Amino acid sequence: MDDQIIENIGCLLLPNAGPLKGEAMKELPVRHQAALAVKGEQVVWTGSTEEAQTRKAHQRFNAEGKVVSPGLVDPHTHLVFGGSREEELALKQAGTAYLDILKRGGGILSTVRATRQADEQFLFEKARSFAGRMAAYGVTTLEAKSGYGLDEETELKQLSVIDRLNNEGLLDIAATFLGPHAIPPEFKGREDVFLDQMIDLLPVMKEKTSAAFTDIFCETGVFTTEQAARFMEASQRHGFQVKIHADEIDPLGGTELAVQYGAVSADHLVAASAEGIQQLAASDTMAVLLPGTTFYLGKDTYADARRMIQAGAAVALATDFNPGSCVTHNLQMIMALAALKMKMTPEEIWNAVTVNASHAIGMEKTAGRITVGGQADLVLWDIPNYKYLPYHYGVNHARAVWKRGRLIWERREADVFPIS
Ligand code: IZC
Ligand code: ZN
Repeated sequence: MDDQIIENIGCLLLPNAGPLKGEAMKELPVRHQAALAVKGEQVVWTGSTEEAQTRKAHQRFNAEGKVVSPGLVDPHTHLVFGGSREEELALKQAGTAYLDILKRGGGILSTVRATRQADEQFLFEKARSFAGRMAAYGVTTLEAKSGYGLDEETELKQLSVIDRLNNEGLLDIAATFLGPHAIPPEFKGREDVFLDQMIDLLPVMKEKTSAAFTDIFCETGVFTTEQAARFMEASQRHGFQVKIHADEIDPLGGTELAVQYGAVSADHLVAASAEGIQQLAASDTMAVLLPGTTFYLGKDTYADARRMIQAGAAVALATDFNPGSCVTHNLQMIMALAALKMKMTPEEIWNAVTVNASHAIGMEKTAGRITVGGQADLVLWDIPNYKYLPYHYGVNHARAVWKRGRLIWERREADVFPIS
C-alpha cells in the first residue's frame, strides 16, 4: 500500500543524472500521462496513470493533466540577515553604483550592522519566513551563506540559524561560510589582516557549524584574486569545498581562479573572460548564474550563458536572494530572466534549477531529480506544459509542493482560477 499516488500528470519531468554539461543540458526526458507513488519520504514507483489504477494508496492526488517536476534547488542565497535596504533604492535611481554604496559604508556593511544587532531568534524567524515563501514558489533545497557578521560571534549566529532551519526539516539547506564578504571599516588599509582573521575562523566554523563550503566576494574594492586564492587554499586545507563570487562586476579572473582551485561552483560570471569560460568548460566547476542580480542592478549585460553552454560548461541558476543586489526569493522569476535575457532554452533552464543546481551544492544524492528510491521532493505546477513556466513570468505557478513526501504547501482552492 502506497502512502500517496499522484496521478493524471500531464508531463512528468525526469532530468538525467548530472552534472549536465554543454549539449547534455538540452536533454530533458519527460513522461506523459504519468503517475508516481510515494511511501514515507521516498518515491517508490513511477509509471502511467493507467497502471496507477491497480495500485492502492492511502491518498490520491489528481494532477489534472499538469506538470510535475523535482523540487527546485536554489544554489546561491544570502537568506539570513537583519534589516533591509530599501533606502538605497533612491541612490541607485540617482545612478550610484552598487560598489560605490558599499565604499560609503552602506550596502553589505549596512546589513552587517543590522545583523550584528539582531538576536538569533529574530534572525531565525525572519529567515524561516523567507524560506517558507521560497517553498511556496517550488524550492525544496537551497544554499544559504553567512557573511553579514564579518566577526566570529555574528558569523556563528548566522550559521546557527541556518543549521536550526535545516534541522527543522521544511527544506534541506546547505550552509556556506562567507566570512570574507566585505572589509569592515576598521580594517581599511589592513585587508590582509582581516582576511587572516577570517582564515583563523575556519577551524571554528568546521567545529561548530555544519558549513561544508566557504565563499569569498572577489571584486574590485573587496577581495583581490590573490586574497581569494589564499582563502580558498586555507579553506581546502581545513576540509571545506570552495565557492567564489567571481567576475560579477569587473573581469578580475575569478573564473580562472575557481577552476584552478577546483571550486564546486563559480558564481555570477557576468564579466568572465573567453579564456575563463573555456577553462570552466573543461573543469568540474559549476557555473552558477544569477540573472536576477543583473536585472536588479539595472545592467544590460548578462552572463553569457549561451557561450558557456556552447563551450561545454555546466550551468545552474539561482536567485542570489539578498537585501541589496537581488531582493527576490522567486526562482521562477529567475527562470524567466534566463530565457528572456540569457536566451537559455526551457530544457536548459529546468536542468539548471534542478539537477545542476543540486551539484552546485553537493546535494545531488538527495535533490534535483525524480528517481525510484530517491527523496520525494516534488512540485505540481499549474501550467499546461513545461515551456510555459519561463514564458509567463512574475507570478507563482506552483500548485502543490512536497518535501520528503510531505505536502508542505498547497495553493488554496479559492486561489485557483483555471487558465483557458
Ligand atoms: O548584501 O549586497 N553581491 N554580496 C555580493 C551581495 C551582493 C549581497 C549584498
Ligand atoms: Zn551572492
